[in-house]
Amino acid sequence: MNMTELPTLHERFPPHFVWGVATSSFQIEGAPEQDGKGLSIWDQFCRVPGAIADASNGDVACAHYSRWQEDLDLIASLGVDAYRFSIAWPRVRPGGSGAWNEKGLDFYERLVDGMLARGVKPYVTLNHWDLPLELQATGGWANRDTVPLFVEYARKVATRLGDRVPSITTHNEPWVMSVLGHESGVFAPGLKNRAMAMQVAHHLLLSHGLSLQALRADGCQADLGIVLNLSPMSAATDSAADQAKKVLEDGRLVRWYMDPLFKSAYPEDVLAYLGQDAPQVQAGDMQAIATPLDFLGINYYTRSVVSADDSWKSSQSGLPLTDMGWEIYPEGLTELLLRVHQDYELPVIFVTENGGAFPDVLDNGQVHDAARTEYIAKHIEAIAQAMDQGVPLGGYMVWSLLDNFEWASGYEKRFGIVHVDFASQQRTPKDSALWYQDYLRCVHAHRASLAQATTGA
Ligand code: GCO
Repeated sequence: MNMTELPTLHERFPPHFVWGVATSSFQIEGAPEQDGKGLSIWDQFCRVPGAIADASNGDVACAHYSRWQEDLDLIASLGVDAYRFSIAWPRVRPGGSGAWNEKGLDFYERLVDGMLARGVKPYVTLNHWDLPLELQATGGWANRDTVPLFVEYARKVATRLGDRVPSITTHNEPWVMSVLGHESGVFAPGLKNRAMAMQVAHHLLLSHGLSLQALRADGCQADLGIVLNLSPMSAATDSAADQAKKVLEDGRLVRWYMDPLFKSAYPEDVLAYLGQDAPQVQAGDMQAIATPLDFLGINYYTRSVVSADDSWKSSQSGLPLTDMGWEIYPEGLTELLLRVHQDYELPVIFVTENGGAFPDVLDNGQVHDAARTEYIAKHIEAIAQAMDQGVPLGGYMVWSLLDNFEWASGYEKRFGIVHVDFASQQRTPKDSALWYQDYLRCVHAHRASLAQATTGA
């Protein structure tokens, strides 16, 4: 696809709309013990036999810890406004409590200053899943004592960076850390205990709300928010059982997070379903969780289809699938945005992740990933449609800048718009990166012409 197929797409967005790319610390940095860094629960999980599809780990990943300047040059060359990255908590405080690691803090300070020097806005995420391993020994996110430690960490980072970054996200995808980490156990820390999973979700939300309060009390000027992975939910059939499952799963994925954040209460139907497994909530928790947000981040990849007997397979839908086996369904993003806008009183929304894994082939210094380009362009169009219908949207970030460590899939699934040869660490922009660069050139030209029109020059 080239821009001539969607020639006016960029004109549907206001000039202040933020365009970006995203990564996360564990997936790209490597250097798990360099310069005083502590290990995270993902370092440990990677050592569990069978946990990672290709038996790999994050020891090297994209070697971003040493190649960060080259990576920032690459980011700047795309023409993006913003780079969404995460800070590794165990890099700045190796044990999660106790001493701070100045070298770790310095690294992120250099990274942020490097972005600013290149005209790229730093969008910081504090927790993209790499909890300090030492904290897991005392229960990790299942232990309420982790909550004030996260708040201390948030305050420390904000003290160092808060004057220079426009945006701070507390947590990325609490559902993943809770359910995949503690209920199905397919992600770190690999536990299988539903009651614990729900307690983890509660502690994540609580630490989010308390961090917002603390950062604001400290005078932090950055916009503060949280990032959720949301999908529209549909039932495989019209049967009463499938329809009931759809309501429950929507409750567990969407309402379990949106209701406390925006209505200060957990959904009654999910609480009833959980019974004994419902989390322990103390007086004042729900008010803290509902601390007003400056923005809501939504990560969208695909829709969810459920059936009561869990027999439904995405290959049945007839929709094209990504290399993850996820349906390509851009309409779902419009549907989702309209739905949350209707059901909740929301601040500005950022689509903080969207992209696809495809079986790329590096051929003579090029990767012809037309399917990824089409995926991205169609989802940008889906956002424009939601905006046309009144949803307040502030930005869009492609997942991901680089091919990287795709969690339990290891390095087998490539999400980057830039190809990484993991043996040589060579970066090669794929056709999708070149398309995005071209698209962003149009964005900048359009902004310039609007600015000229208003100044009458
Ligand atoms: C996510 C994660 C990313 C994944 C991506 C693709 O937020 O789920 O942020 O780390 O790599 O979603 O699965």
